[in-house]
Amino acid sequence: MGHLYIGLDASTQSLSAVVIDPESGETVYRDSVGYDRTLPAYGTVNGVLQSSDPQIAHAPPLMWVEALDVLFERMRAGIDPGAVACICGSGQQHGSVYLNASATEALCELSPSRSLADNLGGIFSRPTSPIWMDSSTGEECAEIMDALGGMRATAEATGSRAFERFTGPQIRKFYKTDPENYRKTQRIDLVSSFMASVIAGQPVPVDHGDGAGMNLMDIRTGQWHSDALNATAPGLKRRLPPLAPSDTSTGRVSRYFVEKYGLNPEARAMVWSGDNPNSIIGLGLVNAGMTGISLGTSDTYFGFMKECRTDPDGEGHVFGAPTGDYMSLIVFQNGSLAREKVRDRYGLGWSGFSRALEQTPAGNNGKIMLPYFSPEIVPRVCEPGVRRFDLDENDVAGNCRAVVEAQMMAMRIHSQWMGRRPSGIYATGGASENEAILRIMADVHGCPVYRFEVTNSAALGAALRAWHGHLKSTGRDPDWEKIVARFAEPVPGSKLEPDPAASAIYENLVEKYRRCERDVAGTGQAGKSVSP
Ligand code: XUL
Repeated sequence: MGHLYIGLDASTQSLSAVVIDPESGETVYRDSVGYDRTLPAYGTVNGVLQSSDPQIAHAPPLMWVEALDVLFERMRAGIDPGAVACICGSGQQHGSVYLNASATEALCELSPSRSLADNLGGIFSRPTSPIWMDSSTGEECAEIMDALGGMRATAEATGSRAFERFTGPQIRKFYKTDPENYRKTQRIDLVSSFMASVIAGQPVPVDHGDGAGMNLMDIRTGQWHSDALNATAPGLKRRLPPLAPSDTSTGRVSRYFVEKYGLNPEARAMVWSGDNPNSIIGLGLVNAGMTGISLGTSDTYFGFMKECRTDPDGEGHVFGAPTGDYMSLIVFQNGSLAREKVRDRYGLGWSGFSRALEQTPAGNNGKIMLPYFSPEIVPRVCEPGVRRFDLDENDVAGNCRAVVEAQMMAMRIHSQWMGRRPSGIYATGGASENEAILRIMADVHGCPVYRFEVTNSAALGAALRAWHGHLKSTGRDPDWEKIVARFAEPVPGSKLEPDPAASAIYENLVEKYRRCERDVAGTGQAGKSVSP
């Protein structure tokens, strides 16, 4: 057996590990510690503390730390810990961890005779961390964008307009509502840099990938943006970790993990990144034009970008890619939920839904639906509603095709700011098993679609980054394409080519969709809504 590389993923509901052995090309270990079940004392539901205010979503950072002990204890029985050469990781994006003056010493002197929770229980100046599901900072977003010259200027400077879940607005809210504890805060970490600091046994930098999800980093220079810092909270710069490229090694892993779990004392640690930047590595998206579409509860569209372009409409995000390039992310709220609503409205199962797609022509004879079953982020529609254009509500098959075509068209229209059409799409998520949906995807985007089965692309991406980082630190010049090709492959035989005739029909329909959307989204409301 060769060297092993550990990729950790501190996500919303669980802490997971993927361990790879590049010599054999095998994933040799996978495990996941679910917070609610394994650590019930924290009282989380799906990893989040319950709150009477639906806009507030916090989690206890000590729970994530305790999960590390559980995970490493189990892992040492499943792998040879002495063969581990490097550890890297992934964190849910945007969440922030607030540390007091005792944190640095506690991190540097982790005692293996005590648990991590015992070692680190006293280091927080705020016991809970706001996470990406928190939407309570509307006022702070407006204040920050005002100070930075508006939405477009904020997106241009930091990669995204101010979003409620982003770290800067969350820090501003903490400073405004609890100035006393803000004053006592010596360091503000992201989930990724906090967990990386525990593994390294010392404070480590925030990487450019996750740093871009804060509304605080200059997206082009990778430095803290001083106007954004000033717009957020006083004395912020000295509280933030330094920024660093995603392939930065932070030295050896903490002695804690060597002495307690038998890790190789030479094993290295890396800076971590956010789950979306890690996922593009785990999916093998390392070339310009390569795009991922995840069809889940929400649908997400994410692409690899060589040059930095930002969305003037402020709908999409730009983060750093772990390769040192950029990535885009656009989240469409009405994903599976909308498809399921239509399926259920007509009493169909998935096979009936697919049959309807197969029996209807590309372009649906011009029949259009705008499927805002719940409020939509892209385009911004605050009041939900379903609008039909030239489409009868009783037309079963027409409605099935209309919802999928609308979703694919929305992705096409709202990704135009990236400046290039996708050259290939990797489709993931539950609904990617439906070939009829992927066929529409290929035709609307005019490029091949491949199905990609991933159980945890963020953890795999982190493991691949660990391998890359280790090669780099031993003087080699690793090639990302070769690294991802060893583990991140689409399902063999899943390639779907676009049908040129169908693509031409969609080409002509783009303008009609744009007009219909403008009608509705221009007002921020779906207007006269017709219930599904
Ligand atoms: C991205 C986002 C989510 C979290 C999930 O902007 O908020 O994808 O990263 O962990």
